[in-house]
Amino acid sequence: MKEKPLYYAIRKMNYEQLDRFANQIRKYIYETVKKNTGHLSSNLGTVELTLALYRIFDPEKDIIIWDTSHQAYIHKLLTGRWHSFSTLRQRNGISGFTNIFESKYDYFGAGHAGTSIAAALGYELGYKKQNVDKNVIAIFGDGAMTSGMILESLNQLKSVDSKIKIILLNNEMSISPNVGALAKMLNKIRISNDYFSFKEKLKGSLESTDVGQDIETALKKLKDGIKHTVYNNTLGVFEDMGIKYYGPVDGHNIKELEKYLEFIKNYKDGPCILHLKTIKGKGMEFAEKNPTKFHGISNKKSTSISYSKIVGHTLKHIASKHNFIAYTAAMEEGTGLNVLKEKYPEKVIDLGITEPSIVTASGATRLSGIFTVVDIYSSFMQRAYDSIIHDIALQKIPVLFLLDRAGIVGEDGPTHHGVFDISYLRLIPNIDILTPLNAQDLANMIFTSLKKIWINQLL
Ligand SMILES: Cc1ncc(C[n+]2csc(CCOP(=O)(O)OP(=O)(O)O)c2C)c(N)n1
Repeated sequence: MKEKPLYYAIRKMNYEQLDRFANQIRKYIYETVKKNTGHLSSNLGTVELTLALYRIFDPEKDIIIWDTSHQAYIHKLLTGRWHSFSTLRQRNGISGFTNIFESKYDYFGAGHAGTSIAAALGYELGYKKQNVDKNVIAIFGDGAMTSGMILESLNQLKSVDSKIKIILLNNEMSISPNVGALAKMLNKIRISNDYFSFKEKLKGSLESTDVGQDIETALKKLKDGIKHTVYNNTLGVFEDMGIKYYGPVDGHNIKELEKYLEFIKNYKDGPCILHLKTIKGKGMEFAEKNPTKFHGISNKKSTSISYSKIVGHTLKHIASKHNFIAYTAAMEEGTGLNVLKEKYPEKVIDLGITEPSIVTASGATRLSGIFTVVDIYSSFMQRAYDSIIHDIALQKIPVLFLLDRAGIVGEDGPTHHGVFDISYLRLIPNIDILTPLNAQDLANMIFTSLKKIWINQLL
């Protein structure tokens, strides 16, 4: 039976009712995820944004694209899937990601990070050719922003006269704390903004005294200094690319969000970006305190150790005697490399969601003379196909790739199944493919592969 979308109803609510509804949504998501597994902290962080978004924009007409889309549960709840949400991530149930076969409101399917701007741009260019004027909105997190696809697409917006609207969810986290220069810069804006609000509050209480006025002058100088360094460096990146910048805005204040969403709705001169400060896990203390642990909830009560943990422990064991680097693409926890990192932090390098770059870098690292391991989920490694062929196999560079989550992954569904790796790797010359039968086999294979690589002389 078709459900009526709820986004009409939220337009009639006052702010008190919206707050209550936001709480109800948080509880519903938590209860469902606890039962069915799924992404918790990322969704708790997008409740207010999604409510404000669907009061200002119209999911019926406006093209709204969620990056990765692990944070789109509220979007689903508001667009005709409130009741069916109880089947989240179950067989024949609601997908944990946007899915064009599931709903007309899911304008683009996702699961892998970084596709939102390219998809938004494609919609816009297509509609433009047909003389159709539409709002096209891409929403992505600061973690997704580390990916090549986002950066490639941002770079093209102005040159194709794009007018897409971007919403950046900045919670300082990927699954683990986010990495890279852009993440640092965005966080600087967050801090400067907190400073400005503090300063405004302080100003009121100081103005009445002479000493207060001296302090105020000093604060003004400090403020100008911060403004110069922070804003010149940060707004500059977007504005120099021709993207109008708004923010940073509290991503949990619906009234404030609506005001800024109106701004970007009415901005027609080119592409624009609204920068939101959000809190991963917002509204549930345990998740706010430990957003990485509650990024995804899995209810598998397995008594056996996971293959990922075996990888972590095996590499930790080898690390006591040998020097190597293990690369991860923002998946330290998922791949078990956190086990290695706890004891040997210098051996694990997280380069963000940059699978193709990591594979290329690993080849060069090996050429520099140090042994190299690359641990990436099988399905995300698809991104790096050309790098494997061009930068590793053709150049016969001995690198150990560990493809986590090979095979059927269960609840995450088709975007995450690691079912193509054997076929796509068998086409490439100079690669040995090993598939362990059990945990002992896996540990032996890692050890043997590294031994082979150690013995192997580079050409
Ligand atoms: C290509 C690719 N690599 C890795 C992942 C695994 N992954 C899923 S969500 C996520 C973190 C994304 O961070 P962000 O976009 O900031 O969203 P948040 O969860 O912090 O709200 C990662 C690394 C993925 N989905 N796709």
